[in-house]
Amino acid sequence: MGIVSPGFTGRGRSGSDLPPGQYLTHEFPVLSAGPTPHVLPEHWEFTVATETGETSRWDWSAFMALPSEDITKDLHCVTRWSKLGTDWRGVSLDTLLADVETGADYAMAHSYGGYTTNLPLEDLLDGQAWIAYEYDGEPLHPEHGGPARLLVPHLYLWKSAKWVRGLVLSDTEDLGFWETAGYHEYGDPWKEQRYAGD
Ligand SMILES: Nc1nc2c(c(=O)[nH]1)N[C@H]1C(S)=C(S)[C@@H](COP(=O)(O)O)O[C@H]1N2
Ligand SMILES: [Mo]
Repeated sequence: MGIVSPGFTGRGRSGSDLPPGQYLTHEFPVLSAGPTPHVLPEHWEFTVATETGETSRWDWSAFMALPSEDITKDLHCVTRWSKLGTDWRGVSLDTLLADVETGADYAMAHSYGGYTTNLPLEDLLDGQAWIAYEYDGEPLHPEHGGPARLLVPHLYLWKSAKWVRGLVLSDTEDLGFWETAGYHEYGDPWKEQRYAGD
């Protein structure tokens, strides 16, 4: 990033990799609303509960046996920092949700420690979201959500729930931790959807 002139790299309407109101950082800031839960992989599990109450469950070894992929994505935090070209490894939500029967439109991500964030289910599909367990070729550090976090890089980073432990699928849209506190229900960085009503 940044070597080629902006007009030739961009996904943004302005031809920039930087959404409006964002600045570039090469740091990887830690933003957590509470203490870091320390979850050992052998105690970690990921569940998906559907609107009819069916639950699918993966323990760490079942999760690690799933096909995984390398992911390089730009991150955009609502506190205005963006970090371009970050490298992750994780399991696509397409893989995890492949055999889950649901007609739900919404998902609530739940984390160890109690954090929640809401997303439309379609934003978790079609190669847009992962459960990531490596960053820069190393096991994901606890401060950044290890052993595993949700990664939904096309939305503001508060949607990428650290220490994720499951999804609850629903026909109705409920609001998560920051969304209840006045942040935007969807959070598209290219539309600057920072706060409710933006
Ligand atoms: N469980 C949990 N996930 C979370 C948060 C949190 O406080 N708890 N903070 C969110 C916010 S506001 C941001 S910007 C990113 C920060 O991720 P980082 O600390 O890896 O940079 O995590 C998101 N996921
Ligand atoms: Mo954030």
